[in-house]
Amino acid sequence: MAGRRGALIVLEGMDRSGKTTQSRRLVAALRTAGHRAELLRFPERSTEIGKLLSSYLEKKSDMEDHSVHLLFSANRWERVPFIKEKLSQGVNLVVDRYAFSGVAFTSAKELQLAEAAARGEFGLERYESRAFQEQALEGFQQLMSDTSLNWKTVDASRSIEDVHEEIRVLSEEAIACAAWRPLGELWK
Ligand code: Z5A
Ligand code: MG
Repeated sequence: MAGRRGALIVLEGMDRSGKTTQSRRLVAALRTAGHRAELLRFPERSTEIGKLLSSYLEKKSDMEDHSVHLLFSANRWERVPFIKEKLSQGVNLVVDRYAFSGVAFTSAKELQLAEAAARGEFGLERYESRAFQEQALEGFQQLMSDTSLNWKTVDASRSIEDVHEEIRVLSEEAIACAAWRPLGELWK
C-alpha cells in the first residue's frame, strides 16, 4: 500500500512511572515485528535549547517560569520538521513525553505556587514535591478528557513485562489506524 503514514505514539505519565523503560522496549518490539520505528524523547537534552533545560532541571541554573515553559515548547518545535518527515515516510515514532507534559507540569507549577503561598508552606520540599505530583496528575487527567486524541490509560504499577505487553498491543492497533488520520490534524 502506497503512502501509508507512521503512527505517533506518545507515552505520558507521572515521574518514575516507567515511560523511558517502556518506550525503549516498545521500539525494540515494533522493529522485531517488522515495523519501522524510532524513539524520541522530550526534553531532548542534546540540542542547545535542551542543554539549557537540562541545566535548569538539574538545578544548576535558574530561569523565569514562563521562559522555561517556552524553552520546553521550542525544544519540541525544533524536532517537528523531523517528526513530520518520518511519519510521512511511514516510520512509527515512539515519543517519551511530549506537549502534554509541558501543559501538565507548567500548570502544576502555577497551581502549586498559588496553593503553597496561600498555606504559607513554602520551602517544605517534600510536601511541595507531593503537591506538585498531585497537580500534574490532575493536569494529565484534564488533558485526557479530550477524546479526539485517542488516549489509552495503562496501569503502570504492574510488572515491566505486563505493562510492555499492553502497550505493545495498543501500539499495534494505533499503527493499523494511523493511515486513517491525516497528519495535519496532529498540529492544528
Ligand atoms: N517536563 C516539563 O516540565 N515540561 C515539558 O514540556 C517536558 C518535561 C517535556 C524531566 O523529564 C522533567 O521535565 C520532568 C517533567 C519535565 N520532571 N519532573 N519532575 P524526563 O522525562 O527527563 O524525566 P526522567 O528523569 O526520565 O524521569 P521520568 O521520565 O519521570 O521516569 P520514567 O521514564 O517514567 O521511568 P523510568 O526511567 O523508565 O523508570 C524509573 C525506574 O523504575 C527505573 O529504575 C526502572 O527500571 C524502574 N521501573 C520501570 N518500570 C517499572 C515497573 N513496572 N516495575 C518496577 N520498576 C520499574
Ligand atoms: Mg524518563
